[in-house]
Amino acid sequence: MEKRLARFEEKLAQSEVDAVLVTGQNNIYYLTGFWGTEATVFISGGRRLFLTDARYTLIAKKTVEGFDIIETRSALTEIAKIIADDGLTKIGFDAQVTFGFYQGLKTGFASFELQPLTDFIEELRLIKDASEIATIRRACHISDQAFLDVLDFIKPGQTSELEVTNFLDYRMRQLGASGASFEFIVASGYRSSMPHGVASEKIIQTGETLTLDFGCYYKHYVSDMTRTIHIGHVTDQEREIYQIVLKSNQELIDQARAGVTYKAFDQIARAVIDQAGYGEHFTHGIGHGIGLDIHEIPYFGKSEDKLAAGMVVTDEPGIYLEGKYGVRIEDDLLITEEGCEVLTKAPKELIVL
Ligand SMILES: [Mn+2]
Repeated sequence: MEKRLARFEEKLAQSEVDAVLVTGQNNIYYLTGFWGTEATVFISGGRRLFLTDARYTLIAKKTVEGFDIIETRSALTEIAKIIADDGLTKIGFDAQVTFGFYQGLKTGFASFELQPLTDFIEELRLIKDASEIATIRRACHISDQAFLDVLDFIKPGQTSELEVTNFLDYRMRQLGASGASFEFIVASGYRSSMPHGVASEKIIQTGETLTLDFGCYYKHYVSDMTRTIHIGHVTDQEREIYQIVLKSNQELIDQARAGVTYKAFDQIARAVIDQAGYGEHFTHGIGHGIGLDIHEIPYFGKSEDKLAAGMVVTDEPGIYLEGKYGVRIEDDLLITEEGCEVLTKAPKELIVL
């Protein structure tokens, strides 16, 4: 934690603000190890303040190190009082706050200049340290096992998409997860052609494709993976589409490494689908970062920014034939200097249940 704070303070020293007010739950967890819905962190060159209300004081005193811990129900007023004589002028704050909070901030910090910051702490979170990687690895391992188990649970003609969702959720909790990292996509048959078709009461039938996009929280970090399977039998076209998506996913695994630009990362996978003639049916981005958030930077596309060792990103190409079916395969990759490590290890060969 002290290492993260040192990086934070180094960044603060180089920034245009004198102090940063941190309010996002994940950002506070990242910097302090505290997990709770009510906390405010304030860091300037000379101060580290952690403010929370009476419900959380005890836990904060046990978990938060290197901060002055202050119990209050009006954090902003309290901070303004404490820093009144510090000579600070420009205070940065997380741009992702509610309008109501911002209004309170303007009143409480009336004598300071306020500067919204985008991705200030998220940029520090880009590169995962060893403990974060170990935690994400465990989250992926739980999802891998749940995928193997759900294959036995699905009974064509009987099991609904919703039942599959609930099974995955419960099974991952049994395996140590604290919950679902997002609303799962369980989409069978024609519904699988909707990239984000959340589970419905539809019964999974023989002859359909079934897309499962799911993940869990393990110690606040997420996993995010997708597998597409076939029920009963598979047509030649379904087999062809599956192989193209798999090849795209694998090509990116083969080429991803530190130094590859975000633009190239997207292009490597997209080129495979383009060359096969299905480019217009790959309608979304290739992936995103994961960590404390299910979607976090980096996002890919046109940027010349480069991948770096320690980033954890998804590789999720797909082909969607409207009204018919779709295929998506998604892995979580740990970027290294030499290449990448695939953290999600559930089988990807074509499965016909
Ligand atoms: Mn994803």
